[in-house]
Amino acid sequence: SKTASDSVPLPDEGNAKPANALSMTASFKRRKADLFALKKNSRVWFRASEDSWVLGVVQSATDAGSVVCSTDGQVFKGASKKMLPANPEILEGVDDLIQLSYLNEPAVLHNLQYRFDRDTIYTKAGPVLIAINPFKKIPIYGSEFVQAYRNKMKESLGPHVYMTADSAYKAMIRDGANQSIIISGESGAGKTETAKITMQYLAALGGGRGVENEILQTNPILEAFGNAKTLRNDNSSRFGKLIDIHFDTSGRICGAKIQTYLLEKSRVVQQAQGERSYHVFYQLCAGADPSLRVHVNLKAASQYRYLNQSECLVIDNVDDADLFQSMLSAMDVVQISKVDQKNAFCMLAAVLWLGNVTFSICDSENHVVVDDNEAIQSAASLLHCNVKELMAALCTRKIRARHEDIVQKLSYEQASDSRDALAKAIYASLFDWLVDVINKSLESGKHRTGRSISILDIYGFESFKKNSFEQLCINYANERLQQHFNRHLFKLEQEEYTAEGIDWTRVDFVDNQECLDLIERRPLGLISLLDEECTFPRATEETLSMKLNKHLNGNSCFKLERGTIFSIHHYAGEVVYETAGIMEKNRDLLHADLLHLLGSCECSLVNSLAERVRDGFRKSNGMESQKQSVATKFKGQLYKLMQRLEGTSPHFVRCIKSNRFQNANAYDNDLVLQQLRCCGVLEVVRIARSGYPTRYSHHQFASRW
Ligand code: AD9
Ligand code: MG
Repeated sequence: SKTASDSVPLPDEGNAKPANALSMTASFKRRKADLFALKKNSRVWFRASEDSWVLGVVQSATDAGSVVCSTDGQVFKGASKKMLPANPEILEGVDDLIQLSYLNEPAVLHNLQYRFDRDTIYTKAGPVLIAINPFKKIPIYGSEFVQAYRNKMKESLGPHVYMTADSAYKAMIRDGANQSIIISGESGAGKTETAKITMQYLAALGGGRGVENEILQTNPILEAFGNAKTLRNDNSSRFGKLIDIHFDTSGRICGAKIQTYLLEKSRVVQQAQGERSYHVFYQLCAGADPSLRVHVNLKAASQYRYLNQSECLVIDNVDDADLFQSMLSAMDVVQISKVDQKNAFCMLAAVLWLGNVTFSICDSENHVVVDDNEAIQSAASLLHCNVKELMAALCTRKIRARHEDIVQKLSYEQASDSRDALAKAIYASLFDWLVDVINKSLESGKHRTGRSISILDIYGFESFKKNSFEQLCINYANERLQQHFNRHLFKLEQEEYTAEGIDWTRVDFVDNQECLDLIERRPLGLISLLDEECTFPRATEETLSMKLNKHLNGNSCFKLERGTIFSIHHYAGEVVYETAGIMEKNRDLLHADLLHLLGSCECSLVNSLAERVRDGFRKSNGMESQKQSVATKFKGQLYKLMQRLEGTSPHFVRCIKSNRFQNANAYDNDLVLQQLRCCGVLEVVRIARSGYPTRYSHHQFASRW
């Protein structure tokens, strides 16, 4: 018979305090089944310190305190509130967290680490696939595994992205509905790799027409032009990407369409110490053959200011020359003509040479002229424009006053800015052009009869020592994505239970609406306020900070830290932003003279790039400014993206970073926990465990059986 002294009830959750204050709002109704009687010989997790739990067996349990002996023989004494129930050994390393009897944090962490230690990086969390980045090659991919998952050869096949891709494909065929595979996670967590693995599986499943290989080969091209080494990830995506893979009615891939989102263009002219510009520049410098080198007057990467300023030219274990060759063959596969390829490399070289253009002060008012040297000569010849005109466009500005044009000379700073603006405009429009060329060759045309599977891979949540406009946009995109995740896995799911009249205890989740309001609300949200301030010629970093503080102070996600520094409490943690440079980046000006110059170049690619730039601009007082600010345009794009995703059945993959050092043999439990907490995976499991795994309408049910 039980006595009070050897049986003390324990909650499932304990009172573990999340490090991230946001997650603290997540509180769960304690379920009866989760109550646990602490008694001699029970397996428990003992909290040895703030964030470390030890697995052990209870030696004695009293109200005053209990004694626990850990698996390696250490003895711990403490109050029972320091203990959480551990799962029975038979549940060690289960495939789906749903199967765990106890769903407390140490139990979940233990399960994930147990699997990770055995190179089992995929685990289901109810409807979500968790993928923990191993930072090393694990032999679980390739045709043998594709066949196994495709034919479900073994019942014992564990969770895998292949399985997720397989479910999406089968659901598309079975239900005739478009599907999406939405991959999220912070920077370096493995989204891009996971997206590629997914594409490989779908290509194997729906291949046959040949276009699937073209689709796969878009990856090395877009990675070269849109990825770069950052302090977080050696191959960090600096643009967002949605690829729709189109299938015909027989389930074969017949084409694809790629949509990209806001490329980080500031990287072309400037990078933080230890980071790099876009891979393609280094690849070109390292891998171009002699004739191409002559054609574009190419030097070593170290000779270009745009590449050497951050003191990082190479990446460990990466051979840029090799990658250049792979990219060239990928371009051939994707049917980018040799002429287009060559023209694109001319543009890259032109950007590099522009970076080397220097100015000298020519009068007492600090006005400058362009130094006549190899840099400006090469840039002009690569752009096929007149060198004198290029020089004039870089260091002077025509302004229309009354009825005559006045030529204004520029200061050193203004001229440098206009040079950088030109380089950025050329690169960003080159990127868009490339995506268009790729899309043309992947077009499905008349074959497009069936449905599609879309794969979303955007830049992951980022927080550096210094964060600016780029991080703001990236983190904003991640907030939107998190909301989509919440909506599907918490809101809609629970609403359905309520609507169906099922007895249901609501599971709370961290709603990030407040943070989205902070950024998006009109007229008093961050983007609107920023746009408004951008229209004031006299606005400064200080006036912007004051304005933000005045209007956003009431939002609990916003805090003015000091002076021109503010912070935002994102779902994934707090990020400290600087207002310095934000307005320039949001305005993204290009002077009309430069645009005019590009339009007059004797090169069809340059003209078409100019056309692209012009499309997004409107003219005012000699300056070309974006029709919409960069942030507002991005907001519109994200809105459309979410609408598109709403029209699909989603499959979620959550990538988790195993450590901060991109290291193959390190597993940082705290880091994993922090990521699990902020994305709400534990709550998802809780809902999935209490809910019903499948649901069909009467109609669907009847037609299936
Ligand atoms: V970012 O938001 O674009 O900065 P991602 O895309 O989440 O980021 P990425 O896919 O680039 O991260 O992964 C980072 C690195 O982790 C890769 O370059 C690989 O070296 C490593 N990685 C990721 N996933 C796997 C995997 N399934 N197996 C082996 C992996 N290595
Ligand atoms: Mg990526």
